Amino acid sequence: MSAQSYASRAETHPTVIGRHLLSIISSKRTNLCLSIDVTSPTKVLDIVGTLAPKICLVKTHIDILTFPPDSPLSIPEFTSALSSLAKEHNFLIFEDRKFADIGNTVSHQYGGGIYRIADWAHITNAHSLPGEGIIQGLQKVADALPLSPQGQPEDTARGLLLLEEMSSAGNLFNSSGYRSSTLEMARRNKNFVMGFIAMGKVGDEKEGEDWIVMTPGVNIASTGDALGQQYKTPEYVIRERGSDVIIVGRGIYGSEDMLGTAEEYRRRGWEAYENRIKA
Ligand code: S5P
Repeated sequence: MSAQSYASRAETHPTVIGRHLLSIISSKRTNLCLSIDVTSPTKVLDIVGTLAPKICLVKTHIDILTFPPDSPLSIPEFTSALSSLAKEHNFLIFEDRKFADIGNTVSHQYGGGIYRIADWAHITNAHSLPGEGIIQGLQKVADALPLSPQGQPEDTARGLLLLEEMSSAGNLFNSSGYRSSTLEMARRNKNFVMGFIAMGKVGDEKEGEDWIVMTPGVNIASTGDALGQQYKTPEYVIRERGSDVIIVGRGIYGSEDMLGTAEEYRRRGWEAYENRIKA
């Protein structure tokens, strides 16, 4: 369990984007990632604009958005508006693409196609199942991003999370061999892999390792859904299991008072962290 503060980790994390995220978490006092799985691009921007002060990160599924021919926004207009909100309100963008193919294919899926994910998403994620080429294929694209002359290094810094576990019922991540091989893969690619999607802390802090762990399946009003999602509380995830970031979707955007509910998740996630580092 990490007793180290976000602020101290913001000085020492091995990736640029990890340091940037940890400094946002620390200065905004929020370890809340909003998972925004609504399908209207304008609604995404409205909700994110409202909740921005409460969050360190927005997690998107760009491929569930609908852009009909009469859409008020094109895909690049949407991603550029989201990027402007991120700059204005100091949060990062995480495209939850869960890449799962050979290096050559994922490099096209990440850098090109209609979404051009690498251009606007600071963070993305991948399954380790296909082997290490998936990391190299993604990193090749991230490393080739042009540095903008006025931009900060963190503007084009990119980071990858590997899926070490999932929240859904009956998932096949229960083999410790799979999980330890995923960790080994991350260890060999420390300058790009910043952490994991997992249910709790990963790695060996005594050996000086620092992985940023983000945990989905967090909800304070429900224990699951009809399609296998399983929910835990912010206290369980952050304090008991040592995760760093809570990922909350329907628990927030499905509530009537989104801003009040986001503040409740922010406060509970933050207090759970404070209690952890005090313990
Ligand atoms: O194991 C996982 C990994 C992810 S990234 N379980 C998940 O639920 N997710 C994602 O987190 C999922 O794709 C969805 O976008 C979000 C959870 O949404 P919620 O509405 O159930 O909070």
